[in-house]
Amino acid sequence: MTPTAQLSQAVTTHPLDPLSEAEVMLAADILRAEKRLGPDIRFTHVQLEEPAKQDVLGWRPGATPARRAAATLFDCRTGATHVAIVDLASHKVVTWREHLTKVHPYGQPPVTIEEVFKVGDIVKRDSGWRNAMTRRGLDDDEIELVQVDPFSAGYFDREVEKGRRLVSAVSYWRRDAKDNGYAHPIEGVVALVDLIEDRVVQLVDEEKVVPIPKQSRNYDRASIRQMRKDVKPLDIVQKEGASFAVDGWKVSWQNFSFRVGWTAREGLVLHQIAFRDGAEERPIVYRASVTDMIVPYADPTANHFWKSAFDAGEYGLGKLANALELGCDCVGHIHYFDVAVADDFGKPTTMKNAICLHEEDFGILWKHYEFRNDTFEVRRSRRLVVSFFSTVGNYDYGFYWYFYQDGTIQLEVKLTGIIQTAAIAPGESYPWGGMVADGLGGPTHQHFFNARLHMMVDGERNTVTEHEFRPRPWGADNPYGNVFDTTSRTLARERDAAREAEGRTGRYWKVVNPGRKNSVGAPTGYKLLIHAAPVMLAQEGCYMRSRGAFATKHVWVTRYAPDERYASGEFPNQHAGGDGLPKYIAQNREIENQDIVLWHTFGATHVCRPEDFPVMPVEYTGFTLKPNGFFAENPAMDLPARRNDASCDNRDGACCC
Ligand SMILES: [Cu+2]
Repeated sequence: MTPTAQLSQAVTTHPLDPLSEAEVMLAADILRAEKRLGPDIRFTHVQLEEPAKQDVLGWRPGATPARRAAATLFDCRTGATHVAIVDLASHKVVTWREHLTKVHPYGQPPVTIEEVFKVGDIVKRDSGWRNAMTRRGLDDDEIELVQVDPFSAGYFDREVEKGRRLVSAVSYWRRDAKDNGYAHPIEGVVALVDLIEDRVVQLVDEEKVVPIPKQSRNYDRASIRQMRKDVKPLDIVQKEGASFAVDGWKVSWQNFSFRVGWTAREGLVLHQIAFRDGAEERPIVYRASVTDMIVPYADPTANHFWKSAFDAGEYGLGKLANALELGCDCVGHIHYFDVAVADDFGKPTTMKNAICLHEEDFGILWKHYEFRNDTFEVRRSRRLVVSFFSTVGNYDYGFYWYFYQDGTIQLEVKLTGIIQTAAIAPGESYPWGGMVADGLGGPTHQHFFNARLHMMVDGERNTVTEHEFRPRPWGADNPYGNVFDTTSRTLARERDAAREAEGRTGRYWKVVNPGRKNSVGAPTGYKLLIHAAPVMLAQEGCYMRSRGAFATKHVWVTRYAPDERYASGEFPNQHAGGDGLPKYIAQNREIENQDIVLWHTFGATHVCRPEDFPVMPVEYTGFTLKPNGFFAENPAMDLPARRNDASCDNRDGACCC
């Protein structure tokens, strides 16, 4: 066997450009040929193996970049798993590492799409599960219609888990194939499915039968009986087009520039975020992405206590991204990026319109009316939005990176979709969450996201400082009692830099470059603005806490190491815990004036309400990076005022429209 695909010469121009379809195919072909892979091999991803940072920084336009592909693959009949790196120029597999999925602390590759689809058939073949359905009053036709949801199984140190590739399956009654199953959870039945043996290896079928809530709660447009009639069109028109420029995978807009990237696990990745300040291109972030999530549930009953999905590491935010050609919530002048990916079999395919790029009006950026001399100046703000949406089972998550004209960078995550549900017996209360409808509860849970920000503020050596507001005691230096101080301390080592927010003292962090002074003599920097929301509330010793330890602190800082890429470690699926950030910071490396990575955990604690059903209105969470002594003045003073037009009835020379 020889590799069949050839590289197209066309488009690759930069070392960080995602793989093309031809490159995905070539990488899979080289692997199949050199490793004699058979038809049982499944790929969880084939994507760009990013070159070493120094090679990227040293690369100059015109030079041929090294192109390598990274792949994780497993044998779906034996479970044997390998991590591979393929050199596309020499057609060689340069790394072939076996990952031991059967040895503690375990850790499986993510669940594949093929597996998601086969679980229903496996469960429906199981006589124990069919019995459980019959006991709950379902006939054969109804059993056929049952929706079986595979859910990552987690880790609970049970004998049945050891060495197995597993998912847990929960079931939902449906009136017909279009019915919203989440309105009809079947309580007290959980099937643990071995994905290699294709069978149920453990079934929970609780003695107590909770009646299935049967009221339909559908959200498709045909099911909404009356639509409101007072919504007039709101059209966004950009007659002269957008103000951004796209060159391959590079985006430029309003002095900002960055490169767009993509991985199966993280989805959208932003590389080399920089700001052109006068003639100087000033770097801010080398690489930014969300490397994992965890959604731990707080209900101790059979259907729920084990739910703690790592949506990135156990499934893949990129793998499950929406093709926005189906529809996109962005309006205005839009540029879409298509992304070449591998399917479960290593076959290349293109995710059409996976990433959306557009501009949005954002109200007032700055304004002043000087009444003494009638000087009136106002500038509207706009932001550049680069985003994607991922649907992981019942939930839908939108990841929106915003760039503002004053140098601010923001990540907003939009949480929507359908909540997990629980059936509640008539007359009983639901102590583990909120009731959302008659007989239907929503278990309380938390959503955590971890953003990995490889910082590069004005260069490769940065320091993170922590600040708090402290009232100053009365005294000679505070004779009127009005003084308060802003404390400042440097996070010098990794173990000292795992930090929690503190709303009462307004604790915040800055990433500064001690080697570069700003216009007032201080180090240039960016401030991390976060919400003082709860960290993970599960108990110490609880497996979801040790597996998702990145969610026990808001802020972590590590010394950059190329192989420390994920907040939860490389293989969080069924991992026993302890990987990722706790492991990285155990080295306690020096982080002052070093090449550092800032990791930020943020999220929402969700007590379900009736308004969250049948589809939850968007809940927002995220963080902001704001220039703080990075610029010598407001960097948006040079924005032109909006053009006056006939519809603007305002004082001369200024316009408020
Ligand atoms: Cu939620």
